Amino acid sequence: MTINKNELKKSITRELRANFGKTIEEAHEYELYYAVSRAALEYVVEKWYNTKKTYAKKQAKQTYYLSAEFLMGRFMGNNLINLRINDVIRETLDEFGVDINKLEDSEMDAGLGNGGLGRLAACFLDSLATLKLPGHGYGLRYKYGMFEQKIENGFQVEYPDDWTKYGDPWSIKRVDRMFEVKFGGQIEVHKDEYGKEYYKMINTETVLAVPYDVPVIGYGNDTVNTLRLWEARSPEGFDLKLFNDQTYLQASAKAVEAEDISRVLYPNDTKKDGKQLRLKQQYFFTSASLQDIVRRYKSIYGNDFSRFADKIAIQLNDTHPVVAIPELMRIFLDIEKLGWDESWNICKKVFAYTNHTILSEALEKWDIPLFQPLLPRIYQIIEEINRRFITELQQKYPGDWHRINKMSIIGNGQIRMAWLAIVGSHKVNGVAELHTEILKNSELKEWNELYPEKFLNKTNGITQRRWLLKANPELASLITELIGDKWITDLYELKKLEKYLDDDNILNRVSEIKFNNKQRLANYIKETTGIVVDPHSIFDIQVKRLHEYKRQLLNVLHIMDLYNKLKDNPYLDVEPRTFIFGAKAAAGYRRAKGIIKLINSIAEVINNDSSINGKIKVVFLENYRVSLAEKIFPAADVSEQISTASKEASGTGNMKFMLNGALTLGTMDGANVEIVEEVGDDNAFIFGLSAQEVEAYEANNEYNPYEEYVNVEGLKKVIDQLADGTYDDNHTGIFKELQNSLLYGVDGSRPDVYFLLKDFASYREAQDKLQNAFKDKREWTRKALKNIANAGKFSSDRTIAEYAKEIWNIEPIEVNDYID
Ligand code: B1H
Repeated sequence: MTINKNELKKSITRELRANFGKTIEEAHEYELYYAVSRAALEYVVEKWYNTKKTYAKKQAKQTYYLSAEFLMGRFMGNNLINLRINDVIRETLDEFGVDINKLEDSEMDAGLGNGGLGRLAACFLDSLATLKLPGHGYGLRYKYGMFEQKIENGFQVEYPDDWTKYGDPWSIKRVDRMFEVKFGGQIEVHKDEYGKEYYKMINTETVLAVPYDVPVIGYGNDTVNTLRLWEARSPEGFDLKLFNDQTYLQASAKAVEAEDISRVLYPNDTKKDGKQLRLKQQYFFTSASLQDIVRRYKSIYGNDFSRFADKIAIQLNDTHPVVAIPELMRIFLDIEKLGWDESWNICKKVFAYTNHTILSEALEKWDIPLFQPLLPRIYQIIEEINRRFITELQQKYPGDWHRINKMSIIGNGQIRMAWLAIVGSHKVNGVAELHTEILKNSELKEWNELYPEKFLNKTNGITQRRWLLKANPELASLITELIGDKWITDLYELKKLEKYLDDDNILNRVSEIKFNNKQRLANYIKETTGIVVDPHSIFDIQVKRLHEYKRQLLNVLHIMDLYNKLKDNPYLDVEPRTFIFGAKAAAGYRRAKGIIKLINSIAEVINNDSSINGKIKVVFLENYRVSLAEKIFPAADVSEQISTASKEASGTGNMKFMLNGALTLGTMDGANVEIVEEVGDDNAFIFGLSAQEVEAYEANNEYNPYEEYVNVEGLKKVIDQLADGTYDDNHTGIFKELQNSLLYGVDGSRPDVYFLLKDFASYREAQDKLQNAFKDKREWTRKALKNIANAGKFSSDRTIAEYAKEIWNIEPIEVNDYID
């Protein structure tokens, strides 16, 4: 794009004056960030308009990705890169004497998601636009996103994340596209002029859904898709009568209640929360999105719904938006007055469902007494879907009541959202090969037998635009220097780097770039924690949500053991290591919070023990989030992916590490399996039980951690140290509880549910092999480059191309100019 610097300067100056009444010299950094963003938006709006027009004029089939979470992170830097105007903006700001990096750092993350599932949705949007595919996101515009984490006395404390407090220059409020969403009330049966029955809701409570549109900009093309996020607003606003009666608080109470719906993101990664407000959130954004989709369809195709499934595909990101299935039925039946069979056939063709976990605590089931009064008509439709489905099952499996009960959408007083999703969709996918196999062969076995044609795998991916081009500019420009820039939109191009595997000059440069990134992270660590770490040491990093199945505690047990060994022998021949953690725990997850405290307590002891000659350091980085992740991945030597095999559906952090040249230390779980397949097992460090072994132990109930505790050298000592005062838990007793959970089980659960003790010895062995390998710098860097060169498969461009072809049946569309 050709940009006139003078125009740009004028427009930045104008935005500053209009929004803040200031000049460049007077403005705060975040005000400048706002002004630059708004100025850049001017280069987007034309393409955005043209994209919408083109899709409508060409009658392109469009995909809608419905997700309760979009973990977008910062917009400005990424948008400038995708528009390919970052250089000219940087130069322009330079001329103003302004450092663009500082502006970028003043932008708050749009943290509208928990972890992998939400970030996947964000990467998918980037790939859709870059592949010129007509695909858009629909979600919730939470006022408060993922909480801000602070560490106080070693404990996690949560603070509200007011992410729009400095304004939100990248979204456009669209009051012309509002919808009403209705809750509660009663169902009335009416008859039309031909005597046909139809249903009408009365006495409902209405909430307004106000859309905010965020442009999703394709890299280096003319496509700008839309992420539409709904905000809840009361239709009444403010009751003037109550106000005049001087009951001020009551006057706004109703508005507050309605607006609660989009107030805050539930911070429970992979754990369902059966709260009514959560169900309200799900129905709210889903209903608004479907009304919008139907409105748009009708504006192009009129009232003939026979083409609906040829023109629209809807992807359900986990079960969170699955209430969309009966909601679309309701719109067809009650509003558009279609018949049941016609409506149901369309639904099944339109919807597809992605499963992201097999953890039983994550499977969404709604209690009927909670669901039915809130959504009476939707409940009635689900009952009818289930009635017809059970009839089918009875024909197929006569007398097999066990199977039929198990597969019933309604059972045990609950609605099983995953079952509803499978019945109402034409495709169901897992997110990595291993995960999909587990779904087909155990978790969803009966479903795969009933609908074998529905099941398929779509291994997750990440966008290289954010996770390499933006996050690691030095490495990105070396790669471009060596193989050209095609990798930016075709990551398989990286394979060409293999010809440099034995080129000492290139290996040196790769290693130098890694060192520089480690130096920058070391500076950040010093600034934020005061801890001094040596960039020559191994940067061994585990960043992800804190969950027992991800086994941060296994990492900690190993560090404790290593520390014990160094105490015994300060001259032990081991490579200096820096263990870095970043993780948020769900606010109500006691044991996860205990593990955060434990990390900070061992850090306190180890980092201040001069007797070990600084051989190990432990760092907990607070408030792990997308923008911090962008600083961390480029600086990693070792990627900790140590979940209990079979528990991590895919993982995507593993891919970000690989792409930035870190070596995987991991179990054969999730997408790790495919990473090893791509890179070769001599370029990763693999340990631990296999998924099959884990499943066998679980089935036979024959695992006894006590045997490991007494037999594995050094293990008894570290487990004992959890509760003997070596590390301080401020008298909360939480470390004792962690110990109990490993040795005896807590509250009736099995001891060591996630097999930490079982995998300890083999993890330690892998750690030892790894630190030895690091001694040969050249060989290590060679392995790092081998990882980078083989990361091609893990681009979300590959993932999205597969969804487009095998699930959505959509094609790239060239955007035309429309000058209206
Ligand atoms: C994943 C979730 C999740 N799986 C419930 N399930 C949530 C479930 O707020 N909730 O109720 C939030 C999130 N998230 C993750 O999805 C998997 O654990 C990862 O392995 C996977 O890589 C990621 C993307 O597929």
